[in-house]
Amino acid sequence: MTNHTVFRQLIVSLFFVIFSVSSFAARETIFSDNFESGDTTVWNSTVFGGVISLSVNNAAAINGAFGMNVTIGSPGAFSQVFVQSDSPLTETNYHASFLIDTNILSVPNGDVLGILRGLDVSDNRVFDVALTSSSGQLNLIAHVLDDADAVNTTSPVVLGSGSHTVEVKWEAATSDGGNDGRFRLLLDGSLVATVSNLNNDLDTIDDVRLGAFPDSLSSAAGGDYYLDLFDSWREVPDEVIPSLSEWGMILMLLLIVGSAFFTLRRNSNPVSHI
Ligand SMILES: [Ca+2]
Ligand SMILES: [Ca+2]
Ligand SMILES: [Ca+2]
Repeated sequence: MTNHTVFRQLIVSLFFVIFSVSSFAARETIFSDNFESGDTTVWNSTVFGGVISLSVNNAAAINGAFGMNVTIGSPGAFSQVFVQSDSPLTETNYHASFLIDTNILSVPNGDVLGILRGLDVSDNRVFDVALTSSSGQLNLIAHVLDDADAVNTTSPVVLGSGSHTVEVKWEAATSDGGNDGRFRLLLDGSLVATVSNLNNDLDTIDDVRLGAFPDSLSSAAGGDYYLDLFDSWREVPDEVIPSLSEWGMILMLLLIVGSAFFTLRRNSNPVSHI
């Protein structure tokens, strides 16, 4: 191995060591449920509803054997149905993901049907994810509120048939006047909407609800949809103590660096190795 090759190997290894050490970000689970208990008892509260109803059954399973089934019944006085987790604790960054399959859901053009809602300590909406439709296709949108309760609405993105992963990343602004709050919406792992420069330092997430929020739903809506594999977490940056696998990666890279140094030294002093 030439000195040039070894030197290049050394630089690449050092780069990866520095990169891996600097990229630690702990993901702390806040609450998750795959509905495999066959009911909603792990949630803090459930509103099962009437015209719109909520149940946990096998037909609604997207992952595992059970999922949550929301059915929009015959037209009537629509009211919210949801499961609620109180686990978020005045979160300043809140991440949630879930699976959705809209199955045979029909949402008329112009209607809005909320499916996920992040709430503050007073149960006021801070963000939501909702379904709309246009040209016969279901779309995903999100609403994000700021300190003045001004609503930012993201552009509709086509959801498509079958099951999908929806993820939200909500971050409060770091200070009053900082206006650096941010909201991101991901569909099947791809970023589909971002709301930046939010003046939302007064907001935190303290409860989350998953289900149906028929704030603007006409009587022509109907059918059902499935929700499953809910997960939520906070991200804690710059974790001081790396995990076991991260230690393994660091040790491996240090060994590569060490062997490169050894080779460099041997190449520079070949006589002593004859
Ligand atoms: Ca499940
Ligand atoms: Ca709470
Ligand atoms: Ca503010």
